[in-house]
Amino acid sequence: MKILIIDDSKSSRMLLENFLFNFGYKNVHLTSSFKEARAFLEENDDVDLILMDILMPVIDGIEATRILKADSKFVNIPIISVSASDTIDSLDKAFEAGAIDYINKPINKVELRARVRSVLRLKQERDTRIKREKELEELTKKYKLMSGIDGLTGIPNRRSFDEQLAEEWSRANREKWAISLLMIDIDFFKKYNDYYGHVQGDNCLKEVSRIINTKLKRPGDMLARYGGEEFVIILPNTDSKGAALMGENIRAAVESMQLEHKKSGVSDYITVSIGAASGIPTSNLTPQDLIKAADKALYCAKEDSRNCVKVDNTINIIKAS
Ligand code: GH3
Ligand code: MG
Ligand code: MG
Repeated sequence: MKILIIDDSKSSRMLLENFLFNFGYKNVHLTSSFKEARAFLEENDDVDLILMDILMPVIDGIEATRILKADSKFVNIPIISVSASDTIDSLDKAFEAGAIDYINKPINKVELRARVRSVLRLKQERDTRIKREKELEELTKKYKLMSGIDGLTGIPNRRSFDEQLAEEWSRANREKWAISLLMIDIDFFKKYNDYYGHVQGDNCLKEVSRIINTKLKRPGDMLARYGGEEFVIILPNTDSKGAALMGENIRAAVESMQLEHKKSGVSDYITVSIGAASGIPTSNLTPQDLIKAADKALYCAKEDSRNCVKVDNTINIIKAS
């Protein structure tokens, strides 16, 4: 347990240190002003308790407490105020500034021990709790990543998508049927975030993914979050006609949710642009070619008018030539 004493009187500092040493606290550091203490705190991020004299020249203990409590780096270090004046007024001020406890000079040994002990116990419990919460958060994140689920929307993430596409691609190759991909990108989403804020932006992403999911009817169809505001759909055994139809269904469904978007350049509501690509796998093609083609189609949709669907069914032709 690391304890920092801030007191301009040398005899007071020594006395406190001596008491603390006798209680078993060996890691005690002495400073004579707030300036000195602050420099120490900047260097030591593991201080567990501060004993702060109230009456000090230049910056007194009340002011010093206030400054530390306003700083996120130091806000969690408990401060016990130490003062010669036991007026209600200074006690009030110390608590108001953020001190957790208060002790009077001349120091009563028993009182000091009891207060230091209880404050340190509180600090320790708090630290343990925070550590556990952090561990749990990390675990949850790891679990979600491992399970292939996107944390925000609850739909499969990019990794799941890559795996599923590889699988569906081989199946399509075996069965000699067409496979389609839809790339979906929200229109003017940066402006949406800038205007409505990130929290609402996140909610919007959830809503959009939810509505898209309701449009997928076949068990093999898969919606995933491809990146920030981009979604992707795998449609096995579906040709370009079917992909165009699905794309239009989804585009219309998003638009008819009527999620207000005042800063959109194409509508009063949230809309999406969709690029579709279809093809029958051949030995000289990879899933990457399908992704590229869908991306190209999406680019065309953005270039054209946005809030529309473009289809690219050229992947077999390009590679054949
Ligand atoms: P365009 O119509 O051309 O697609 O314009 P855009 O603004 O949608 O496209 P751009 O790619 O320039 O911006 C994407 C923005 O999406 C950037 C960022 O503000 C937002 N975004 C990306 N990921 C997230 C996310 O996870 N949460 C939120 N709230 N916003 C995100
Ligand atoms: Mg966008
Ligand atoms: Mg984008």
